[in-house]
Amino acid sequence: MKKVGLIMGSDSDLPIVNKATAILKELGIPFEAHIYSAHRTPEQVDAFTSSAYDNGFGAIICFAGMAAHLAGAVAARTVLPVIGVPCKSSNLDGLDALLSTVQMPSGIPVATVAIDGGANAALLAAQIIATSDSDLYAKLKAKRLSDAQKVLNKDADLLAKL
Ligand code: RP5
Repeated sequence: MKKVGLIMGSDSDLPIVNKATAILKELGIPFEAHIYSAHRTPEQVDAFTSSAYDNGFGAIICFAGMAAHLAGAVAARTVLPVIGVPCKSSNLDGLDALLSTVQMPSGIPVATVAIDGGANAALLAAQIIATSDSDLYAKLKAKRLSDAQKVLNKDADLLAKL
């Protein structure tokens, strides 16, 4: 199976990255995670990204806050699908990172999820990999059904309580 690459701009992004790794582990998808920053360690971003396709990656998720250029810098160096997760920081509630991640020039797409949306980023990466992996596709369908069932159970509980 293709691997998912996870790149975070700082270890302070780890709580959001952990939301993604939990989903990838649940689905049995291999992944590799790194702390590489577009600003602080651009050479490592370049080396990882330029070789990602040859190294068996099928999608890359980038996590960054503040002036969040990481996803764009990665997307500029590969035609693998790149998913950007804008991470909330103390001053602007993540709006800074959201706009820096989502407002890409045409030609270099980044699929941007919600602020701190680590779980959806992993699910989207899984859906991309599942287009050529029928076992994973079936797992994702089963997860959707079981997640829906949890909501229906809560609805039934609420009905019984009120
Ligand atoms: C970004 O700046 C990182 O992705 C992080 O979200 C933010 C703050 O980084 P630290 O100062 O906590 O290392 O590059």
